[in-house]
Amino acid sequence: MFEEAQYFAPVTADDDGSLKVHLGADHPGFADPAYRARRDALATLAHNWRPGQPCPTAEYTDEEHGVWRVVSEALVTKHRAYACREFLDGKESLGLPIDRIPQLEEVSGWLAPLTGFRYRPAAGVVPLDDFYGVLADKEFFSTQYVRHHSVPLYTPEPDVLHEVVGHGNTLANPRFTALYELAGQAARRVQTTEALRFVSKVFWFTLEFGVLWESGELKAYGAGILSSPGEIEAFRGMTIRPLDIAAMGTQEYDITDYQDLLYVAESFSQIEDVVGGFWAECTDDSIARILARTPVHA
Ligand code: NLE
Ligand code: FE2
Repeated sequence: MFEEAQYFAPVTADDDGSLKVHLGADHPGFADPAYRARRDALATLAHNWRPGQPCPTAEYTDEEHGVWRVVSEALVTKHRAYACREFLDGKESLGLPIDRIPQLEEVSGWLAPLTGFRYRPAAGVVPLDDFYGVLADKEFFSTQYVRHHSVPLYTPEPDVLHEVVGHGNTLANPRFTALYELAGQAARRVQTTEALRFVSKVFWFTLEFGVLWESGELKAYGAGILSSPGEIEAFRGMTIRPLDIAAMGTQEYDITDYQDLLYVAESFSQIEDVVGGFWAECTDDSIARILARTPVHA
């Protein structure tokens, strides 16, 4: 779902409890009244959900199922070529449908025997501390809307394809979920906004946009690359730097376009050691010490 607050379209509630999603004029669905009505309806559905309840059922339209199918089909061969082994193993165990959008509740049911992770519906922006904090309870906030049919290959907005195809396949592999849980525990341990932002940037450059070397080939393990048939073709041409916690935690980035700066791990085990190890141990103090000696990279 959502990593940085800045991209989410603002959502407001009407007196009757229904929600309105305010898409920007540059959003591909801005001039499409049917799309805007769907966005409002799905946000309202999530807004009325209460913890402990099953995720609400989103009755998707044929057009929405069609967007899922186009993206999922395009990703079959692209994942085989560019996704890391651990993601492909998760994908095989989860067995997501290609021809229709599954409900979040269904996906949680499939994850139960694999890792025990569960989805929670998100109407829009989820505050950083909630979004990351619930990972420690094996819960994952997810949007339910679908990207506009005119832009199936890439959207800067985390939609259900990103949450379920990008993240879901990783949430099916216990090596990945151990990392998600550590990120959640780190987010709950730190108290300052500065430290939480640092934890979330490390998440961005790893579980969202991380790449790694596998038998001499550059592969993706970040959900943001793995849910975009466009970006998955482009990441190998970007600036690639070695994994570095201080650099990732202070690096600014632009959420509205392909990521042009990526950090590469030597192996999945190095992610577990370096990134998992960081989340396992970090505190406000340890992060403040890193920040004191690292200039913020614009
Ligand atoms: N760019 C991704 C996609 O098109 O699936 C979603 C980004 C989420 C941070
Ligand atoms: Fe994400």
